[in-house]
Amino acid sequence: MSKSRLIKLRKELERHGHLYYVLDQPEISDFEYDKLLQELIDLEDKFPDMADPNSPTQKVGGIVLDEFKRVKHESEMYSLNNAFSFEDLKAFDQRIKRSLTNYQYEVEYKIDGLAMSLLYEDGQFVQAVTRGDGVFGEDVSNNIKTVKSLPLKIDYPHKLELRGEVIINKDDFEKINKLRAANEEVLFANARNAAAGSVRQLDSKIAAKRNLDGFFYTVVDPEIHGISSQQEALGFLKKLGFKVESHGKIFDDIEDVYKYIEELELKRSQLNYDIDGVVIKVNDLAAQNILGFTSKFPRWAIAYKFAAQEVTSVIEDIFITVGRTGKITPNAKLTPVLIDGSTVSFAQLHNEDMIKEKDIRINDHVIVRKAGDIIPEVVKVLFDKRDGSQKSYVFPNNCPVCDQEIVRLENEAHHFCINVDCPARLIETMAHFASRDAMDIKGLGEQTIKTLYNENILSSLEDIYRLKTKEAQVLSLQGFKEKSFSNLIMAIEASKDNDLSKFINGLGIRLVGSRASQILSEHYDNIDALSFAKVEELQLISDIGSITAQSIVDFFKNPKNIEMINNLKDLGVNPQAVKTEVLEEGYFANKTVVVTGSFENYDRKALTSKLETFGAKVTGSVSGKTDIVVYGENAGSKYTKAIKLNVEVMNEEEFIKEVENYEKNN
Ligand code: 1X8
Repeated sequence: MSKSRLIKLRKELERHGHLYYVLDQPEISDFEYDKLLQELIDLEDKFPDMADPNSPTQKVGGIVLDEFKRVKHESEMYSLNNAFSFEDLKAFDQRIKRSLTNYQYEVEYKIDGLAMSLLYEDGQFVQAVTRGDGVFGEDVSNNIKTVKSLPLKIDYPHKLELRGEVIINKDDFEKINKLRAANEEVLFANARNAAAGSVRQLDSKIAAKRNLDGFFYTVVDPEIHGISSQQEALGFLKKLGFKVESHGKIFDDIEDVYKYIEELELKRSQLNYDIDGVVIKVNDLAAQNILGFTSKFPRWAIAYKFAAQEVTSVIEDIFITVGRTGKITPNAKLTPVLIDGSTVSFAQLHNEDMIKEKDIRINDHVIVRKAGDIIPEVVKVLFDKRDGSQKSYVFPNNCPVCDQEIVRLENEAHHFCINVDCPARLIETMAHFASRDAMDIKGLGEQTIKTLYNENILSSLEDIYRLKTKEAQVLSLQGFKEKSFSNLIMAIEASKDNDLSKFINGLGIRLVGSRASQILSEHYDNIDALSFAKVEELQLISDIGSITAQSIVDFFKNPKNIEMINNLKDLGVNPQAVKTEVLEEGYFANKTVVVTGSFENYDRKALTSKLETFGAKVTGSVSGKTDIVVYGENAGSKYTKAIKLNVEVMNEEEFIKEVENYEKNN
């Protein structure tokens, strides 16, 4: 009896949750809802065998983790190319016209939150993974389960992966910051940061209190679900109970798209959530498939970013900072001002020429602009506000940190501190090495590194792995406790077995960031193999250009770097490339394959012979016997026929992935 009441209560609460949090049309009061929820909590206590990880009672959180699990996305989470003007949009439209004659655009708000991928199986929520670097993300399921508007059960008994944006609404954000102010805690700069901080809470009870919300807009592998356009994808998600932003609209041409964007920009301030622009997508999925992806972006979508808000402030001071490469950057200390809901206190001044060109002086009134995540910049000086108190800035001749002379090479806009032992450079090098996208050593942030550097405890990357022998010294410093020290040492030890890609990124090779590091780690098994690579060989890797290739070779030519890497190895740092599962036989073995369209990285003949070396039989026409159609740009009737016959289709990028898989495993 009570058990059937429990099941009924769950259904009731799911329905009322959806009415309240998604549709904004509650049928019962908060009081009644809470009463039902309490009844369910009591019943679940009474019948532990009825536990359900996706019960409405799970929305309050409770699980505390030590760390988040790293998860590889089954299909990469791409970012979008940006447009900043109507010109940019027209150019985007022109590029599409080269491949398509007949198409429509679907236009939606671009939500300024945290991109997230969700997985459901058999109608049950299974997992939520952050975007991360697009290839790997973090499993934040316990926190995402607390999103009240998110259905944990859906009426769809198949595997479903969907994507969207997790946010905190503006009104909730204000409440959170008011509470933090009352408790004398540091305020969040904006709602996005608050959402990011909440999603990364190890204690899901804290996340639950932040009232996370979310909008969803992407169905992964939509064809599997019988979806044939973006518009249909949104309808599909909405019907399953997901919250879908309501401004999506279809247009036939780019002029009308632009008119709608102007309309959406005006409505921006009335929304209860932050948006940072508009996303324009080719609506039809078959058309999207023809356009495909570049290495970074889909060719069928673009983000139109709203113009940055500009405000006035005063330059209180100018100071310079020294980066990891020794690059000297002048910065302005500003009288704090609010831009797009976040407080701005500093602006980047780029280099000496910029200060001279704009004639920026200390005490000047200036116009400051901030676009997205970019560090604010000074647009111009308000010269008529000058009152004689302004002082020109004299660019220093010496590094503010190590006091050695700084140099500006010919044709270079920047000054550099060329002292390789400059503390600023060492500290930045170590901070980069320990940062999240590199070796991800939690507890070893820039401030800690500075402190340990100043105490002569850390002065090289190798010293990080010697830190465990200096416990007494560290514990004698203010602010270090036994627990935090042992956590730090554990994080350092754990980093020894990191993926090769994280280690490569950590080395800070010029032009090699996390994406290039990922690519390199797919081609080399370990750091020695990479250190022997020749320029010609590196250049052959798609996405590694000749300048990057040269920079990699230069890095390993430097005996100091080789010595450092050998020392790290002696200390137990042993990064290996993560191998994907070994295929029994090649993916293409004994398959009948048709090739159609033109390709960026292969001519048709080379592609065919590659397939044949993998054991495929390559034929000319698509039939019921065809196993796979590999298609490129301007694929025509063969592609359409494959879709009709339900034959597996594979674009160039997917093909390259399979090839790489194959080559890695053989
Ligand atoms: C990112 C976003 C997309 C949408 C909204 N907000 C975003 N932040 C949308 O499609 N409506 S699509 C997207 C992406 O593909 N990276």
